[in-house]
Amino acid sequence: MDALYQLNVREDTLTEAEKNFLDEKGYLNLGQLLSKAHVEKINEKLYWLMSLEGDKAGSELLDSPYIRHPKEAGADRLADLVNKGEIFDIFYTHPRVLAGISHVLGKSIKLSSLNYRAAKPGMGLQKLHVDWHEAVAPGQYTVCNSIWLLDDFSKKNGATRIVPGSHHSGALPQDVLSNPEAPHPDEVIIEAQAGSVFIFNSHGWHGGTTNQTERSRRSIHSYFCRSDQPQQVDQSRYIKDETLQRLSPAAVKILGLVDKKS
Ligand SMILES: O=C(O)CCC(=O)C(=O)O
Repeated sequence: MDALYQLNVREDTLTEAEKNFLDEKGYLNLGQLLSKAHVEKINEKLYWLMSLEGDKAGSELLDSPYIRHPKEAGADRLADLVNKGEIFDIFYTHPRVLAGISHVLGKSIKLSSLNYRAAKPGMGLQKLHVDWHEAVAPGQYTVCNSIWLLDDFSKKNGATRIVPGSHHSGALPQDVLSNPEAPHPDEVIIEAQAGSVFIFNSHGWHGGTTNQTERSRRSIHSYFCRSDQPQQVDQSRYIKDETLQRLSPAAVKILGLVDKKS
């Protein structure tokens, strides 16, 4: 039995309408997968981790040759949340997330990284970008992201923008746009309540916008790649015994650690 099946992913975990929307637009709102109380607990844990790690927060990303934005002045980051508490297990084992990711990438997938990103007040604007080093032909996708909203996202507070259908373009925004930082006429801004989760095809053009409020705009990115690709955060290097002990064999496989637990 494969890991996805063991983690309750079925053909009908996403509706046909949801799959078609994801194929056509390159993103999908999976709905509110976390309750308000759950979001609050996660935010408390993240606050604690930020205080604990201080200047070192997000440093695992600096080691990685495969990360697009290792450090950003405009955003707080934490990395390798896999090994920072059971509370983060849901981010890479939720059947609806895995169904969305595997719809884009196929059944052979693994987690690439599990990171926190909070756009700071007055900051957070990113150029439209893709999360891959080169353009790919439509359908030849290697990476796919899910963004978990830990605050309500609005046009004001630095919500993510996505250009629908751009994953079909076979082009990188920096090659075809005169100013990838500028608003794009076709972009949509993800507006939804805290606890909602969006899948987006990472070959589609996307980016953070400016947070024009006085509070950080918090999110977790649970980012996946095809199994034949390197992880942004190499779990064979970072995995802790306590993580392996609590996870099911199927979850361990999603971390790309095929022989660690059976
Ligand atoms: O957090 C966001 O709104 C998007 C972040 C993003 O696209 C990135 O960091 O590559």
